[in-house]
Amino acid sequence: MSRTPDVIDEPYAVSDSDIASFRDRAFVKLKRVLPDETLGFYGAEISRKVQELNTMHLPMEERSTYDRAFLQVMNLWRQSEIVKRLVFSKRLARIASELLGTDGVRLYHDQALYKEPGGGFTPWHADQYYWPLASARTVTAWIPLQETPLSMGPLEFSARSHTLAAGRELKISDESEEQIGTLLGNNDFEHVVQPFELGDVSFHAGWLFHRAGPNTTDQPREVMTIIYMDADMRLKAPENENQQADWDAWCPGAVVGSVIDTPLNPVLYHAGYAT
Ligand SMILES: O=C(O)CCC(=O)C(=O)O
Repeated sequence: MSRTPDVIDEPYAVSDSDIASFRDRAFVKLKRVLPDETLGFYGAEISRKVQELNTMHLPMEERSTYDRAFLQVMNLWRQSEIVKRLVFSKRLARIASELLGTDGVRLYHDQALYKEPGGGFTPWHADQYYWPLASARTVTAWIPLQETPLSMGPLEFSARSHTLAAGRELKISDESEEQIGTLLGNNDFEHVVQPFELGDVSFHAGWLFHRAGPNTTDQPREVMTIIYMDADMRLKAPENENQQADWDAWCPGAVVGSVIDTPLNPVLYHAGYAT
């Protein structure tokens, strides 16, 4: 097997101002986190696995708003030793831990999100609606595998909207797009919409409201995401059926009130064990 130079385990210097920005706005976009050849190498394998494992074959016009937004393939690290190396990247996990201010982070799960040519928008939502996790110390790394201009539907953020409790009960849907969009407008949160250069990686907190526009190009918008949680994260009793489904899928065997220490949730970085 060919090996790419593995910068993915080397530290990346997160500046104090990036950390301060994340803690204030609940997201940050970092530059040159991964080199082009690394993205090319892992991206080719991720795309191969998405093709192989995708189960959505309906034409766009027959799909729900959710299913038009992207092809979604989860926990690819369990399907490919190559993808596992990226998902277990110490560089990315350490950034996540430093942004959260935790001693370490565990994996919640990964997912590839491929917005097809002509794919629809991703409605406003907060991820943590779906998660049976007891604290807000969660963050998703959103890793585009190509340059992502506005026409491809890069991730958009509503800065500081993690402070808003209203709208958190809404799953991804036309209703969430409309109702959360109205709430955010009424509360004057800054709507941040920017293209991503190759190598840019954004990190957003679990309660931050975010969305993405449609992909109006003839190329797929290929993105890998890794969801991290505090290494000491505890399971909470599910508050909706999606949280129950997430417990069953992403941390089976975890116990309500206890640290989520299952084989599917390894510690990916811990300051105490860092080399
Ligand atoms: O990639 C997208 O369109 C949405 C991604 C998203 O919502 C997430 O990673 O939390």
